Amino acid sequence: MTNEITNAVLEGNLYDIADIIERHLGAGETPMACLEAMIAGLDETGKLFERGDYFVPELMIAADTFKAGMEVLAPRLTGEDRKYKGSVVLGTVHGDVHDIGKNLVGFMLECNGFKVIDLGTNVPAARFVEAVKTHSADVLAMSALLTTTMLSK
Ligand code: B12
Repeated sequence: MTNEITNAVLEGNLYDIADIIERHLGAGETPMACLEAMIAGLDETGKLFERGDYFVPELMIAADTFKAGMEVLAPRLTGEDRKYKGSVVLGTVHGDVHDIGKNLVGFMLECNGFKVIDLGTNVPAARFVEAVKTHSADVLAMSALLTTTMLSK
């Protein structure tokens, strides 16, 4: 039954994923089973990408679908259910708005069991520092695509 959730991620069914998950939860499936079904969809998406059958847009829409599903699931997953390998503060540095690569990195980390705190784009150094302290992050991951922002402060 959870195949429907796996397929929704695989097909990038961004607008229906929340309803699909709500329906499965209503039918008695656990939040963890729904999450595992979403992860299976991401795994398959990754394999299709590696084989050259999927391209960056498909990867991005699958990641967005996963995120939309997580908005429904996250409040229902207890701390015990979710065992992260570590936490990562992620963002694109000040002066830079490129976020496609950053989002892909975040997506890969999430798929592989890391908690990702994504600060978005154009993030000043002070906000990175604050977020690392607030979330006691294990890793700080910064994206910079411009020569001029590589030394951004
Ligand atoms: C799309 C794009 C844009 C879009 C961005 C949209 C968005 N939402 O991201 C728009 C149109 C807004 C844009 C604007 C600009 N861009 Co632009 N852009 C690109 C382009 C074509 C693709 C970048 C991309 O998304 N690639 C696809 C992703 C998947 O790859 P990626 O970003 O490299 O990410 C991978 C790795 O780098 C790595 N990675 C990335 N981040 C991180 C972080 C961590 C922690 C880790 C571990 C790994 C990692 O993992 C990712 C997955 O493999 C590149 C050229 C190119 N072919 O790369 C130019 C490019 C980056 N842009 C460039 C420039 C100059 C600009 C502008 C200044 C143009 C202008 N004159 O206005 C503005 C700057 C705006 C700003 N202040 O940021 C230059 C930079 C040159 C330089 N040396 O500085 C490039 C290289 C184009 C060029 N050849 O001139 N751009």
